[in-house]
Formats: sequence, C-alpha cells, structure tokens
Amino acid sequence: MENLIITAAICGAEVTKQHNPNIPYTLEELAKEAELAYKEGASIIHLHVREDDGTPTQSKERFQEASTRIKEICPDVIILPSTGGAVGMSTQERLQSIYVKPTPEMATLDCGTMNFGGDEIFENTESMMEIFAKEMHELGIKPELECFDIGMINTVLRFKKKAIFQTPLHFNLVLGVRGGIDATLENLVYMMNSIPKGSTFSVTGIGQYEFPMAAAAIISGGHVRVGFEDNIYLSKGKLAKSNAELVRKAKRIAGELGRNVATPTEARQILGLEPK
Ligand code: KMH
Ligand code: ZN
Repeated sequence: MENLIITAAICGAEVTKQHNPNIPYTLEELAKEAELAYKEGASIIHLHVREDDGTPTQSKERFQEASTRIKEICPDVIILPSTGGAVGMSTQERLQSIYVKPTPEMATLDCGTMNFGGDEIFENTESMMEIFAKEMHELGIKPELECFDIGMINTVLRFKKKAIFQTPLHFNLVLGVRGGIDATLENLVYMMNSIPKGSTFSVTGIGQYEFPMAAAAIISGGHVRVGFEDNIYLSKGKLAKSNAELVRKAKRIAGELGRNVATPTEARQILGLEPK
C-alpha cells in the first residue's frame, strides 16, 4: 500500500475558541498550527482563514498572508485552500482563495448542495461546480472532490463523463456531516466502491467518527484528514491541544496498522502533482 497522506484541516469556518480555545484565528496562530502539524507528519494543510476575531473570510489577501507564512516555515508542504468558505458566501467570494501566489497545487471543490440545519444551505449547484472546475483547470490546480454523500459521487461521475474533471480524480470522502451520509463502515465501503478505479481518496470522519473512519481508511489504502475543522477532541471529552496532537494520533494508528506516513514529496507522487 502507498504510504499514508495525512491532511491537517487546521481551523475550518465553523469551530470557535468557545468550543476549543486552541482553534487558530490570527495569522501567527495559523502558521504555528500548520508548522506543528507539518512537523508531526501532515503533508497537506487544508486551509481556511479567519479575521483576528474568528470571523471566516475568503479574502485573497488573508489567504495570501497565511499561505506565505506557512510556506516560509514549511516550504515543501502542500497547501490545499478551501473554496467552500462559509455558508452564504458567493461563488466569486469563495474562489478568492485560489488566486494567491504561488498558485495552490490543490483546492477543495464541494460536489453538492447540503442542508446544514434550520434554513442554512451549503449551496453547490452544478453550475457553480462547473465554474470551480473550469477555474481550477485553467490554473492547473488539482481539485480535491469533497463528497459528503453518495449522490455527490454520482454527480462527479456524470461530470467526469462530460470531461469536466480530469482523471485521475482525488476525493475527500466526508462522513458524519449533518445532512450527509452517516459515518459507518458500510457507508465508507459503499463510497469507496463507488469512486472510479484509479482514483485516490482521503477520508474525513466528523467529530467522534474522525479516528474510526481514519482507521478504516488506513487499512483500505486510502488517506486521512484530521484536524480542528472537523473534530476538536483528542479522545472522548478531552479537547485536543493542537492539530498536531490529532495528526500524531493518526500517525500512531497508522504505525500500529503497518502504514508509514508519506512525505510531501511522496504525497505529490501519489496524487500526480508536479514534483517540487
Ligand atoms: N468541513 C468539511 C466537512 C471545504 O473546505 O471546501 C468540508 C470542507 C469543504 O472542508
Ligand atoms: Zn474545509
């Protein structure tokens, strides 16, 4: 099996310091969290940015500052910015994260609209997805196809037929999101069996499901995503002090199950990215 790519999703757009005081907001906090996660073994940093007060933003300038700082400290890390942003942001607003320099190697592309509770809709129409896919293709950015449910994989397969997505595809199979597919082993196997042969995939379990889903991914030849964006606990009732703690736990589980952690260079080979 290929070595394990660990992605650290270091802050996301929803969790706050009230949930866990260690959630990074400022550029200094973000850079520190990225550095510690990278040194622990994460070869990809999935990046959202916040204003200093924690407000989520897709500001190009903020993404530029954060990316520049992270690259200064971890020159070979893969930065994977979010185009998901936060609920209610426009397509153009969400796209700002990919216009930083150097152009990101990867970025998220969310593959369907979701109910996030109440009147909250995380909007990803097919037209929006086509805009994201076209922009990323033109910039040479490899999309990480975020699928929270099986229907989103079906949309990707339809888009692949229309050659909107270039193969080999890379997926992030996300289980346990409110309104998405439940985080069970059966559902993960169903999703893994539904993606095209030759695809690579990472697995994200939300909250308490982060490490059970990570363990399943590790033994299935997939890759894992951990981090505060999706889970703030190191174990039941114990808040994680840093993203690095979550990366360390994923690395330990992988080691016990016989998988070594990929370096950023190996991650680029596995994902078909240009060597750096
Ligand atoms: N928070 C994840 C469940 C994105 O950033 O584009 C979804 C995510 C999507 O990470
Ligand atoms: Zn995200």
